[in-house]
Amino acid sequence: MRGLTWPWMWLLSVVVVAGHGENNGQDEAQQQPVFPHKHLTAPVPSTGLLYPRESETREVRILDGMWRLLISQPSDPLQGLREKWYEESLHKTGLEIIPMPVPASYNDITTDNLRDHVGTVWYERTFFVSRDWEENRRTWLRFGSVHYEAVVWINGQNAMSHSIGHLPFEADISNLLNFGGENRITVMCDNRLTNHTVPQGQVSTVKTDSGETPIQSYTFDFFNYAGIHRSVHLYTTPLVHISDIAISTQLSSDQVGRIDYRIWLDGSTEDSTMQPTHVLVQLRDNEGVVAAQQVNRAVYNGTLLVPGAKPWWPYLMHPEPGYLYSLEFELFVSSVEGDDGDELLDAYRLPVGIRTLSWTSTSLLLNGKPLYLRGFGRHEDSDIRGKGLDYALLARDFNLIKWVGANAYRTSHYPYSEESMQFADEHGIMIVDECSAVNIDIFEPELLSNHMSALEQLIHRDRNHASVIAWSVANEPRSFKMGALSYFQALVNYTRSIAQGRPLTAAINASPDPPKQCHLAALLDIVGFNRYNAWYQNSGRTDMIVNLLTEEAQRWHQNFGKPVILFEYGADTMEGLHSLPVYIWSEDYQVALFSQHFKAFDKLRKQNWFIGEFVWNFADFKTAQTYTRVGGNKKGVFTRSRQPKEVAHILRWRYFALANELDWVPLPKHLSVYISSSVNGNGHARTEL
Ligand code: GCB
Repeated sequence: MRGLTWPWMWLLSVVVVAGHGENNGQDEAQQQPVFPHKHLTAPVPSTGLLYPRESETREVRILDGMWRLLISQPSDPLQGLREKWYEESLHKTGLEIIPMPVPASYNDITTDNLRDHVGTVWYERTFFVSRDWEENRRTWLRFGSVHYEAVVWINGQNAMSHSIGHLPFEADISNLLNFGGENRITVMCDNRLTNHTVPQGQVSTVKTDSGETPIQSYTFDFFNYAGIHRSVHLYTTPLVHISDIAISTQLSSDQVGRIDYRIWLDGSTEDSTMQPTHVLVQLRDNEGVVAAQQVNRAVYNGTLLVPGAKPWWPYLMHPEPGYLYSLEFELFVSSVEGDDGDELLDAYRLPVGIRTLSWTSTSLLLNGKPLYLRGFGRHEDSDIRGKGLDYALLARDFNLIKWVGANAYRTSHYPYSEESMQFADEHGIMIVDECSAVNIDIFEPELLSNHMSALEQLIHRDRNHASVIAWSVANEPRSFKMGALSYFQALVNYTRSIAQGRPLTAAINASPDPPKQCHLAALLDIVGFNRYNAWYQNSGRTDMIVNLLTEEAQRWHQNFGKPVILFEYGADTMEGLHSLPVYIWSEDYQVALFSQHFKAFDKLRKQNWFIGEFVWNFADFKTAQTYTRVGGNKKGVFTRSRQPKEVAHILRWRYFALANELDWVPLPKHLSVYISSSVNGNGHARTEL
């Protein structure tokens, strides 16, 4: 469709232009069968994933706050659908309604066993929409994430549905609203995981002392929190508006930035006198000064060149990390009859960091510089609110990440909030962006189809973030199994076709060697593995880490010829528990185990294909109840309330020492406390090696 003229485009109610920039490959991928089962094709590309932002042409309201919740009988999760609870206010059911905050997981809010509820719950709230919103605009309702499956009604009419948690979805609800009056949103949320959901789980029935009840089981190691986890936005757009944007950036060695952009328009108007004339594309630096601009009259894609561009650099790799420009798109129309000049129809501003990302068989490079990633696997998890978005927690976590000197994390094991991705851009924290396929085991076409969709939605949502440096297609799949080979060939083929200039990786726990060799590693660009030496293997033996780890990393590289990263290592640690000699679960043991890993990493770093070390985990987090977990997984460097364990100080020392060695970052003043002049001053302290 390249080169179409405006009037032509105007005839289309949804306009998609394939540009000359990066090809996201979706068109091709859709035509190819991607699995031996012929009927299986790539997912239909998702829509509506542009984050709602205010502008002179758009209004945004957030519908967070106290909603009402009705809990369905676990034995009859579809009762509400049969009885059409959405047709009227939930209190008409005569069933108990309780207050429920949004955003939050519902599990830990009450004092009864809502925590372990299996099946559906119903949310509801009312809101007013002013009469002004009726004219010449569209009103959208957007959910940042409802886990796992959601059906939404407005004033009793079905508005949208979505499955796969941790991802946004939206619908134009203009035709369902009472403008100038009260409106009701009803949401049915279902938390059940099956063999076809991403991630997988099983629901079975058990006999309790008071009768039969369904229970949910899963093999992954974090609690299956559910509910409306992220903000609910109500926002307006003009009738015809910018519905999507894709950018890719590059930086040349002489500091010329290049931004290839593409925009999509959506909508139509009955007013045939309105004609779009042009899109004004302006790049503003962080002081508002225009650094590049283009008036685009005929096509919806183009390239901006930015001489003397300020690059996006990660934290501690540059004095001004996380530099962002604002890329403004302004869509103008003119009246055919009038000669009042062009009129602004829609405006959208996208924060953009300019950087080049590339990789080889030994390294991952940003702006031409090889990266050494030092960071964490994390969870979106905290006391009471579970997986609910919490700005206080977000800010605290980033303060801790920076305090400890990390430069990266993996969004283990699902997409994190859009707000956290924006924060990562701003702070220069690099993200390995993982989809929600954790511990997948039964490699069937229906799962593959949902898994591809999970990746499509994740990549679509996050493709414009400078912070995203890789896509992780799965965590610890049973990738040594027979069915895994054709499954991952199809999945990786598809994902590569939409990868938007990022390498593909995964967190693997299968073996680099036969007989249980991983079928996925050979397909990836970066091999990531998880290994718990001296914890799950050889518990208590901190003298069995260095050789085992270095030899295994070596085999991953030798066998697959890719850069290698350790995505998980660690030890459960009870805060306050101490033991000399060191003993597992004590803070001292965690320190000893980390220290031996550091030795292994330093050996590996000498071989230039080892590109990073990620601790498991940033903070303690909740899991399902088992006898191996005391209140949850305790492998955090920080407690669940985000206070440092002893190891945090040691890790901080290491991460800053790496920053100092690799990027000449001065060590923070108070990295270590004063001991004596011979240790801290110019004395001649003798050290053991
Ligand atoms: C893993 C998993 C992670 C677990 C961790 C553990 O390999 O990827 O989800 O929490 O081990 O602590 O067992």
